[in-house]
Amino acid sequence: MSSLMDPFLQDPPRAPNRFRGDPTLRRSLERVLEPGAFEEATKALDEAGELATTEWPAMARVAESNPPRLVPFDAWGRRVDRIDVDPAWTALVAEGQRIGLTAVPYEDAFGNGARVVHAALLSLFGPVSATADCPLAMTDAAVRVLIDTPGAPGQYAPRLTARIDGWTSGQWMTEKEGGSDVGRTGTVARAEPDGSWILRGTKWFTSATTADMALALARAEGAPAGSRGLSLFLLELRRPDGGWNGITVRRLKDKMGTKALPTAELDLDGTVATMIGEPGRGVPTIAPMLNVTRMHAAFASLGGIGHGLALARDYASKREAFGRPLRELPVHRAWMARIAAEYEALSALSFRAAELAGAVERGGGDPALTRVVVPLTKMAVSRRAVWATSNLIESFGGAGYVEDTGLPRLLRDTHVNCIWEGTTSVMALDVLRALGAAGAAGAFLDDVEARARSTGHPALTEPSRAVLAARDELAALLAEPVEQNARRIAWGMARTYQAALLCEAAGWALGRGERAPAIAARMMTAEPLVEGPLPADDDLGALAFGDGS
Ligand code: MFK
Repeated sequence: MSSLMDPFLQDPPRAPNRFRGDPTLRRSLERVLEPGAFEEATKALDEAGELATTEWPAMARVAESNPPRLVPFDAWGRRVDRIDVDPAWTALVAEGQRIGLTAVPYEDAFGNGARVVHAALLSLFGPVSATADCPLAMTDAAVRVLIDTPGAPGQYAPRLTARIDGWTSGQWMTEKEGGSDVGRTGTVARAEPDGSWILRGTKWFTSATTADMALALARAEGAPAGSRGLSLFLLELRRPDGGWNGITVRRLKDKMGTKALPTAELDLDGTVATMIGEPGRGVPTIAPMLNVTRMHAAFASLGGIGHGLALARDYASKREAFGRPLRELPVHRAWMARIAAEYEALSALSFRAAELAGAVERGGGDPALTRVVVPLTKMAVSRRAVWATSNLIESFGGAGYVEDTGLPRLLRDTHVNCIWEGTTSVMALDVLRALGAAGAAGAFLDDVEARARSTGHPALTEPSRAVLAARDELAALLAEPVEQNARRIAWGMARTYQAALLCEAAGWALGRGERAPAIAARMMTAEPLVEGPLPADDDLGALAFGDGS
C-alpha cells in the first residue's frame, strides 16, 4: 500500500431497522395497544422502520442539498412568486401521506390506539424526512379543526386525509406583532356581499408555503382588539386559474435548521377566504389544531432521540479508543445509559399523551387530563430532545460536528420544536391554564399516584416512593399556581409523571424479563423530580436583568 493511502477508514454508523431495533419503541406500543392492534401496526411499522434507515434519509440528503428557492419573476418579467423545492422533498411529503401520517388518526384500523400508532410512525419518519413532517402536522391538525367545527365545509377533510395525491394545509397564525401573543394579530378581514371574506395583512412565519389551503387567524373589520376579536378563516392558496389567491411572497426565511422546508413571509391583499366557526371565536376554534401539532412536535423530537441513539449505539460498538470499543469504556456506558434513561422516560410520557389524545378524539377518555398532558409533553420532549441530541452528536466526537455526516442536522431540526407551536414558557403557562379547569389538577395527581402504585415489584419500591413524595410536593404547589412558578410546576409535573409512568412500564417489562425501564426509573428518580423554590421576583429581576442592583 502506498504511504500516501491512509489505511484508517471509519465505517459510518448505521442504524438497524428503526422499529425492530428500538426496544423502547416496541415496548411502548406493545404495552399500550390491544394485541390485535399491535399485530396490525407491526406490519406498517416494520416497513417504516426499514425505510427510516435506507430510502428516507437518502431522499432527505438530496432535499437538504437543494434548499427551496423563491423565484419572484418569470423570464418575461411577470410576478410569479414561484417556490421551487427539490422533487425529493415533494416525494417525502407524499411518502408521509402514503404511510398514513394524515390518515391513520381518522381511520378505524387501530381503534382507540390510532394516535399511538400514528405517533410511532411519525417518530420513525420525522427525523429523516427533511422536515416533510411539518406540512403533514398542519394537515392532520387542520382535519381535526374541520371535523370539530360545526358548519365547516365538508369537501376538504377527504382531500387532506387521502393517502395518494392528498392535499396539504398550512396554519397561519404568527405575525410580526404576535408570535406567542396571538391576540395582537393585525390581519383584517372584510365581509363581502356573497358571504365570503377578503383578508389583508402579513403572515410572518408560514411554513409549507407549498400547501393547497391554510387556516388563518384574522380580525373582522370592526371586531374588538385582543384575541377575542379574532376569527378563523379557511383559504385556498391558488385561484382556479392557478394564480396566487391575493398572496405575494416577501421572502423565504433563512433558518437555523429545517433547511428543505419552505418557510415564508407572506403578504395577503385581496385573499378570498371562508370563515370557519363563530366570529370572534378564532382562538378556541384553532386550538384543536395547536393540540395536534404540539403532539407532532413531541413525536418528531422523540424520533430524533431514537434515531440519534441508534446511530450512537452502533458507533460505540465500532469505534475504538484507549484500546477498547467505546461501548466498553465505563465513562461512555454511564453517559449513554443516562441518555437512554431520558429516552425511556420521554417515550413513556409521549405515548401516554397519544393514548389520552386518541381516546378523546374518539369521544371518550378524559378531556381535562388530556388538555394538561399535551402541552406538558410538547414542552418536556422538545426541550429535553435538544439536550439528548446535543449529547448524542457529541458522542461521535468531531464527526458529530461535521455536516456531511448528517449528524448536526439532528440537533438543528430538533431545536425548532422548542419554539414551533409555542415556546417552553408558553407551554408552561398553557399547562397552568389547563389546570384551571374543574377536576384537571385532581385527575393529574390521581393518575400519577395510580401509576406509581401500579407495581409491587421490589426493584421499584424506591422509585415509586420518590414519585409519591414528588406528587405531594406538586399538590402543594398546585394549590397556588402563580405565574412565576409556571416553569417550575410544569417541569416538576413532567418529571414526576414520567417517573410514575416509568414505574408502571417497568413493572410490565420486568414481568417479561426486560429490565431497561426499571433501570431508567431508578436513574430518573435518583435526581430531584421537583425543583426547589425560586427567589423573590425582585431578586430574579436583579439576577436576570440587573434591575435595581
Ligand atoms: C417545523 C418547522 C417550523 C419552521 C419554523 C417555525 C418557527 C416558529 C414559528 C412560530 O411562530 S410557531 C408559534 C406559534 N404560536 C403559538 O403556538 C401560539 C402560542 N400562544 C398560545 O398558545 C397561547 O396560549 C394562546 C394564543 C392560545 C393564548 O391566546 P389567548 O386568547 O390569550 O388565550 P385564552 O384567553 O386563554 O384562550 C382563548 C380560548 O382558547 C379559551 O377558550 P374559551 O374562550 O372557550 O374560554 C381557551 O380555553 C382556548 N384555548 C387556548 N389554548 C387552547 C384552548 N383550547 C384548547 N386547547 C388549547 N391549547
